[in-house]
Amino acid sequence: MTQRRRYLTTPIYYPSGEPHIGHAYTTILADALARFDRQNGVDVFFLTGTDEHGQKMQDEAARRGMAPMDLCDLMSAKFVAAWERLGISHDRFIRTTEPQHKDVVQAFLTRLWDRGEIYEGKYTGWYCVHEERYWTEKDLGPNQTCPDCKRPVEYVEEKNYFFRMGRLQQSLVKHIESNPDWIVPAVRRNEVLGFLRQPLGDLSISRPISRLSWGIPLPFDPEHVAYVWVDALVNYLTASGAIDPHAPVGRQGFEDVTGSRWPADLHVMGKDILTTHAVYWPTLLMGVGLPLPRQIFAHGWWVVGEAKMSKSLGNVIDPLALREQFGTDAVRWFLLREMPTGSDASYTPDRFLARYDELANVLGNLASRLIAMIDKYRGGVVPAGRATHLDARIAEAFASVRTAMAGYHVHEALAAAMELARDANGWVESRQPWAQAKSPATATDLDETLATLARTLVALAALFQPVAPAKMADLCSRLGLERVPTLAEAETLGLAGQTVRKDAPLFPRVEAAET
Ligand code: ME8
Repeated sequence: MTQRRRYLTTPIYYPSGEPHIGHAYTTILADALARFDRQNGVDVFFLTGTDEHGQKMQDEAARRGMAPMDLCDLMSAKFVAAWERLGISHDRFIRTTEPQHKDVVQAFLTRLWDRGEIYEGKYTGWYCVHEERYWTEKDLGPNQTCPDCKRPVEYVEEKNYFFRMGRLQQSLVKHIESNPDWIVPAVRRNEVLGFLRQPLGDLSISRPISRLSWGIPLPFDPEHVAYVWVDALVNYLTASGAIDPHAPVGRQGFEDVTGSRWPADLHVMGKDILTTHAVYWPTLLMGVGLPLPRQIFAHGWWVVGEAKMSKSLGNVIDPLALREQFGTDAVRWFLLREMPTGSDASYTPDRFLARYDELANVLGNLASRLIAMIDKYRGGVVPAGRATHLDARIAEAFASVRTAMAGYHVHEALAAAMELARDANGWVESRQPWAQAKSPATATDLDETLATLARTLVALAALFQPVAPAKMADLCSRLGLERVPTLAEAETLGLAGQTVRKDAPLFPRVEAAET
């Protein structure tokens, strides 16, 4: 049987500022999907990285009096470090300033050029430097401002190269209509279809170096650099290994992607960049004749009040500061449990604490009390015991988690896992193992209680592993296991005969964490 493979991506972030919880959310979400898949035996390739060209980086470097490349090195390293601290298990971190990427972008543009998909034209109209976007008169906000970032726009007149995107409009609409799950959730798919009801223009894919020099030169006109979005989107292809830009034209991989990771199985992103991924990217791929990514998933925003949390609005939360106080897995848990994948959510310190308490008081507490009871009543060795009503709940939780994860409803999967932990705590109360321990007549009942709870805890370790990998590895080591079992293993694994180890609480009380 061939092993299932999956190529999963996050956006590549602009390293013009520090990573914030918006970036952390997408990356942790993709990481949880990657870990869940790996746990199910899938051969995962998980890509993230930084988007280092363009006006934003050029301007930020100038503001700091630095060379753009030095700024890229400095800031990209901050993303690498943040992902390490947040337990991200990516297989590749791509930077668009890598020579390999530059060569793939140029090969991509050459291919478009050779196929007649690009023409030279002139752009006259409004341009927002911050968003790096052209706008039409009717798009503009009051006093000629950018509809997205509200900054003043500039009137420009310049030579530009255009990609014939407009003529691919109907093929794209057909693709979206005949593949209902290509863009999820459905609300986002409908937004894209709504956008595509208007005529789709051609896409400007270049910027004159007189205005912007920090970019990849067009292979057919070195006076222009590639538009940063074209450069950025191609990263997914570079990292897939499908294109060998150094091979002769015709044998670079555009005709046949066999053996590479292309097409990507899933592009994960926020809803702010859905159009670039669901319209520009697929049409560009049609333009070069490559297969389209298999699925696009756009999640909602972390908001503060009514506003999106963003660097330019200055209202961002630092995930690393939260991590210092509560630990990596608590940050991961909060972000994934709190935001219903697809809608917006807001961060407040109270919500964070409420979610942390769930971890500590429900899951952490179950682990502590069970290990303490096995230690006290059975000398630290897990007894054997028959299946009980709680085993049926384990099976139900597994089924709910699998269904929820398949639809990327990660918050629901985590809610189902936490519900199992809650039920297990309730079951402890109803079985009263401390009373069962009092008489030899109920010794078998006590074995049954402890054995069932041990099975539940192993199941919980497997279910929580994608969100809390370090803590679940710790829990499993306390249960005498070398690693967190896979879902399939956890379904059948009994712990009978295993020696458990008492230790400090998995999730310390917040007061304790603060001191
Ligand atoms: O757009 N809530 O980079 P970027 C949720 N370089 N997610 C958020 C968020 C928020 N408030 N703020 C940011 C770019 N994000 C391009 C991408 S891809 C080929 C090029 C997350 O640094 C979310 O995933 O502005 C969003 O789509 C992404 O960061 C934007 O990151």
